Amino acid sequence: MPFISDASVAVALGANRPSVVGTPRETFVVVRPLLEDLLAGWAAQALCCSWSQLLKTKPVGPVEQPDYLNAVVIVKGLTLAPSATLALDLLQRLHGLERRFGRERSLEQRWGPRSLDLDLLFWGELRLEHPDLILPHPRMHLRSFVMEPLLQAMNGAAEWT
Ligand code: PH2
Ligand code: MG
Ligand code: MG
Repeated sequence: MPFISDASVAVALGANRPSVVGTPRETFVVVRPLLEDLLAGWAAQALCCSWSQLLKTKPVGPVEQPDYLNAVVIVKGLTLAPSATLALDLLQRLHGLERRFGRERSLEQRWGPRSLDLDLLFWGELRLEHPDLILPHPRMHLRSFVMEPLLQAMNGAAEWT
């Protein structure tokens, strides 16, 4: 039997402008299986993913912008032990998926509108303070658009029909 860690990974999704495939809702529906494949490729194993519902949320931040669509996925059953190197590798892969949907970090404002945002929230109890990544996410407890879908994903899996 392989070692199964009880450290789950959580990723938050956000979008409030169209991507290359359409509206935020259309984007999320296309991204969901791609993100599951990305996570399985990163972990080099089959995974169990628990998704929240899609939540429409009011924008938080200094700039006026459209409402967001938010969701969270929790990945369980990982055989990998949490590490900084693997977390940074996952971050790079998440950024790669954002770019495939038209995200251009260099052109956007902090907390401004975006076509796809994929934020790593935590990986078990791993603590990381890297210029590119802080874990656990330092502001997640302040944001209902993260906490609400996070609780949903923790409490059961949702389909998006
Ligand atoms: N993301 C932001 C800024 N503000 N507001 C909501 N409601 N949802 C988000 O995902 C969000 C935001 C920048 O990442
Ligand atoms: Mg982000
Ligand atoms: Mg974000």
